Amino acid sequence: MADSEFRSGFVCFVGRPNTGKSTLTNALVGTKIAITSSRPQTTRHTIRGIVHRDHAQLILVDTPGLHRPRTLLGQRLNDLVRDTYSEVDVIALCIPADEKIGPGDRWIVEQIKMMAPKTTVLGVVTKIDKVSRDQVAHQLMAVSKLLGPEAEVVPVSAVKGEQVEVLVDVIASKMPEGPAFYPDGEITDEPEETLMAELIREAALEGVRDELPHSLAVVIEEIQPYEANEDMLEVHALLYVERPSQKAIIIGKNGARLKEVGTNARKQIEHILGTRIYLNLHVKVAKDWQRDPKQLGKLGF
Ligand SMILES: Nc1nc2c(ncn2[C@@H]2O[C@H](COP(=O)(O)OP(=O)(O)OP(=O)(O)O)[C@@H](O)[C@H]2O)c(=O)[nH]1
Ligand SMILES: [Mg+2]
Repeated sequence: MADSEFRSGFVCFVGRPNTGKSTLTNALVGTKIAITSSRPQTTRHTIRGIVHRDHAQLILVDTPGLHRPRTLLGQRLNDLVRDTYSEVDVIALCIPADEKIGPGDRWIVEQIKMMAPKTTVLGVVTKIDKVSRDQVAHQLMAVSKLLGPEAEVVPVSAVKGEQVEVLVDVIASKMPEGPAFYPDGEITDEPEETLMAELIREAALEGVRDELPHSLAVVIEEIQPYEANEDMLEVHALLYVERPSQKAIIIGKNGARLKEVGTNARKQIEHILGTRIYLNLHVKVAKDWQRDPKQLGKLGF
């Protein structure tokens, strides 16, 4: 088997919520395709990002953070990740450099061993810019102990771009030989509508606290050419929250907060689509949607 052969395959990033999976996905792809936030449980569906290199093509599958589910939504997200294990060539477990390994991590390792005993597992120590070199070394050993001697462990900082190419090479080396799955230049298979909804949710997550991030869902209702300027698109989006009090927070005094959310989201959407848009946002209450099977279905879970 010559080393010059082209390799291609699928790798999923898994880990507890907030461990840096989506930030890492964006860093490897080189463009923001997955939203991120300082709140746990930001990602709610699997997102494919495509990494093109001369010698390999990697399809990254970013997944929702895994934790003990408290709502029906949480359960659905866990099931989603479990389904992903059987579809990938490599499972990369992400553990931040600045947090102790705990029962949550061990639970994920057990799940992986049970669901995908034959799949190559890789450890990724994320956020290494946050700690000293000694602490990185210590965490590398701890993750190695957690995963066993066969597993490679790679330290990385997605924010600083440190070791990102090393991680690409290590993942590529574990992929089967074969042709590319996606044409050159394609960076994700996320539909534009989903990208828009996610960027709006990210903008709305900024600065909100407590349980509100979990209660927020965004649906694109309509996309059409903008009447006043046919080079532009008119986009209508609905922001769902679970309670009237949350609606008031999202809208803000005299609508100030919602306006800011709209401006921030619009800029991001225009950047990724390369088209100017007129963005219209509305907020609606869908009582306790996270626990309601019917409403979850309507919101696409
Ligand atoms: N300093 C530093 N912060 C990081 C790094 N990677 C991620 N973060 C931060 O960690 C937080 C969580 O990042 P995400 O990428 O959203 O984490 P996630 O694992 O996708 O989270 P879920 O989707 O909720 O499971 C954000 O505030 C990021 O900015 C890193 O390399 N260095
Ligand atoms: Mg994420």
